[in-house]
Amino acid sequence: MQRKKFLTLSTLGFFSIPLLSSKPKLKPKPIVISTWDAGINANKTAWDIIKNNGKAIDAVEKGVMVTENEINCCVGLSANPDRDGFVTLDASIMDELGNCGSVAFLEQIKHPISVARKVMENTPHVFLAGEGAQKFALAQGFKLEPKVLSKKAKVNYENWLKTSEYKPTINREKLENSNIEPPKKLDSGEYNHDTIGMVALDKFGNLSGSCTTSGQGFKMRGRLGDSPIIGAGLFVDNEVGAAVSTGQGEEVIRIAGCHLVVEFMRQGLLPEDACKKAIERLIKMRGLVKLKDLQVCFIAINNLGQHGGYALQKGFEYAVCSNEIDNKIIKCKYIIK
Ligand code: SD4
Repeated sequence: MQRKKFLTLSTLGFFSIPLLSSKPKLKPKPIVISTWDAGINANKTAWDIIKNNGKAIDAVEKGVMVTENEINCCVGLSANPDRDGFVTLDASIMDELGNCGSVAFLEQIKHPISVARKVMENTPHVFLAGEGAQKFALAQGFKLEPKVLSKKAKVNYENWLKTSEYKPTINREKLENSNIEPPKKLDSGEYNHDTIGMVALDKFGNLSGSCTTSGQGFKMRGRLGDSPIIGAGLFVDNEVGAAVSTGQGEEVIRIAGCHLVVEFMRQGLLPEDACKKAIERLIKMRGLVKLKDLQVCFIAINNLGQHGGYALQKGFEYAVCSNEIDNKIIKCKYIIK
């Protein structure tokens, strides 16, 4: 081969596979991880599928459907509405072949993650939004749910209307040096997050991911976050790994966060280090002052089943389930001390 052509091909990574395969081979270990403590329940369903030789793509869909179904949860139709009083949902899903589907600004449909999967499987598109997404969902047999707020969301909305002040305090853990302080899990059993993201590796060595959210409570009507955006809120590359994010969507979008995490893993970083590096990239771009009252978090797995997460602020955790780990919460390291 001519030297020039060889150099071009090796720069493009054509020879990375033979080089990597000279390392001792580790056996991929099936795993499912998902964001926050709501991930514990979601993982149970997802892991059951993987344990019984199911596919990662089914695990990540069925897993987060558990959270979408929880009536006291901020994900799904019982979540907080936008500033006009309507719940609008975003979701995305991606499999080991680069197939992906998203919905955004979807109203009155209980399982946006399943609509996203139908977009992936039954249309030539990857993304449907708003009225068109709802029309598609109905055509696929989903039921139109009533346009009413859950009891909890109604109270939250009425309280919010008193000031109508828009403060993106998205994850709502207590942040040190800040007055943002609601509890993480309320006495009512309500989870205090708007999103669940999940990534999984099955016994066949295939990765998939899902993300579903009501976005940000009291957001501007029409606002989208990172969750339905492939590359921002979710990314899967079977050759490398998968990542999903939670937190202030606008910040995640700016750095194409989950794609960045996967690319850092491609460069050889372990999942936790890759997540950390993505957060550091954001800080470099934005500066700590703009980020001081916001939360941004990533979790990731690589194609061996190693896992990790990292956050901008204290308080982020994720749930892990595998043959070795019996569905346990891992508290993530963070940057802002
Ligand atoms: C968004 N990333 O819409 C989502 C919100 C979130 O816990 O993660 N909330 O920006």
